[in-house]
Amino acid sequence: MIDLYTWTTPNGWKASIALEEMGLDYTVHPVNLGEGAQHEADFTAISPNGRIPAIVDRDAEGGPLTLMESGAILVYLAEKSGKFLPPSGAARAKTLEWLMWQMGGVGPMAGQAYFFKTSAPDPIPYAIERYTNETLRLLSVLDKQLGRSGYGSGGDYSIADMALYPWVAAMMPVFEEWGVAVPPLPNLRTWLETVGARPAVQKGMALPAV
Ligand SMILES: N[C@@H](CCC(=O)N[C@@H](CS)C(=O)NCC(=O)O)C(=O)O
Repeated sequence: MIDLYTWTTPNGWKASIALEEMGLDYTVHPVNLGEGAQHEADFTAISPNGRIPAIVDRDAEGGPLTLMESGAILVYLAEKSGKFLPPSGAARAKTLEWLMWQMGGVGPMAGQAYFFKTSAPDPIPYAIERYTNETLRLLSVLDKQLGRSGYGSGGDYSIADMALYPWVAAMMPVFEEWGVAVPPLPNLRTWLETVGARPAVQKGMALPAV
């Protein structure tokens, strides 16, 4: 049994989507970020960085395993289940390439765009513009990549898509609401519909139920 510590945010949805897709048994523990639960000692004992998602796998080889960082969690769950990450070779390398690209690019840039637009105490137009434009640039790169096979790795549906989907699905309507000129991105829009129609994705995106 796996314990999932999460909240209603894109990084959290990566883990709940993966657990649903892989058919692993898990229990959800909501970590209310608005109330500061991520800073409490019982949670930072599991996630020393004080961020969700985190998991505890009580059945891990060698004893219970605590794991933070959504990318590491996706790789671990894929290896545990033997699904959505090829075991070796070029297809594995390409899956990890686009997973790392999400972790280092789309997530942080979109997260900063959202922060500077909605939460910074004083508006800093340069920061809003820089992070919004960088996110849009990354979405254009993704659109081109999705033209290869329809999925993020350029091959089959994988943990790269599970990492990318929650951020892209969250940010597209936000950009539209802000009046940002989002390019057509036809491959990306088709991929959003295809991935968003997967029952496991819909279940994962609805968690935690709060
Ligand atoms: N690199 C981390 C980032 C995790 C992260 O920033 N999580 C956010 C929610 S999406 C969080 O816990 N925020 C709480 C806070 O900023 O105090 C990962 O991918 O797991």
